[in-house]
Amino acid sequence: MSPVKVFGSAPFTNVARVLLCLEEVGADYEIVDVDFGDREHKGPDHLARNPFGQVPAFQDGDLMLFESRAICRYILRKHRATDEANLLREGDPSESAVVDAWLDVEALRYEPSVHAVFVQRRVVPALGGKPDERVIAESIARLRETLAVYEARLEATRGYLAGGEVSLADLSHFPYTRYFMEMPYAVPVFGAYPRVTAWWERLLTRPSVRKVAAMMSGGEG
Ligand code: GS8
Repeated sequence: MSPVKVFGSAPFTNVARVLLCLEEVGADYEIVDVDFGDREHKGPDHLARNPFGQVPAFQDGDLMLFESRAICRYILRKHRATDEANLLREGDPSESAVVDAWLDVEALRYEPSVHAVFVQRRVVPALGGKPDERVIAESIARLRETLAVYEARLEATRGYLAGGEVSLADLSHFPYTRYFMEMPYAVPVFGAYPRVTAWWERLLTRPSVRKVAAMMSGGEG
C-alpha cells in the first residue's frame, strides 16, 4: 500500500500536529511540500485538497481530508492497533468525551491566544510591520487565565489534561507551544504555573515530539 501523503511542511504548526499523530502510531507517510512562495496553496490543485487553501491536506488513497485535528483522529482510529497510548481513549465513551472536551479547549481557547502572539511576534515583522503590543498584552492575559485552569486541572489529574495518561488533547498543544517557548514571554507566563511547566517537560520527552520538534526546525529528527 502506498504511504499516506501530508501536504505542507513540518514548520507549519497545523502540519506538525498531523506529523505528531503519524509518528505516534508509526505510520508510513510522505510529505509533499506546497510552495507558498508561488501561492501553490491557493491554486486549483491544492484547493481541491483543501477548499480553504491552507495546509495541511491529507490523502489516504481515495480519502482526502483537511483540518489537522480531524486528520489526527482519523490516523489514530485507523491505526488503533499501534496507538499504544490510546490517545483518543477509544472504546470508552466517557473517557473519549473528556479527551474531546480538552481538545476543544486547546482548539477554541488555548490556540487563539498563542496564535495571536505568534502572528504579532513572527508574522507581522516578517511582513515588514510592527507588532501590536496591545494585542499581545490582551492575548497573554487570556493565555494566563487558561493556564490557571490547566494548573488546577493538572493538580487534580496528576498527569495530563484528560486524565493520568497522555492523550491527543495534550499532544495537540505541542506545535504552537513550541514556538511560544522561544519567545521572551515563555518564562514569565509558563514559569508561574509549575504543574503546567512539568506537563510541558513530560511532553517533550516523547519520541514523537522530539522527532517532530527537529523536523519543525528543518532537521530530520
Ligand atoms: C488551520 C490550518 C492553517 O491555519 C487546521 O488544519 O487545523 N484549522 C486548520 N494553516 C495555515 C498554516 S499552519 O499555521 C495556512 O495554511 N495558512 C495559509 C492561509 O490561510 O492562506
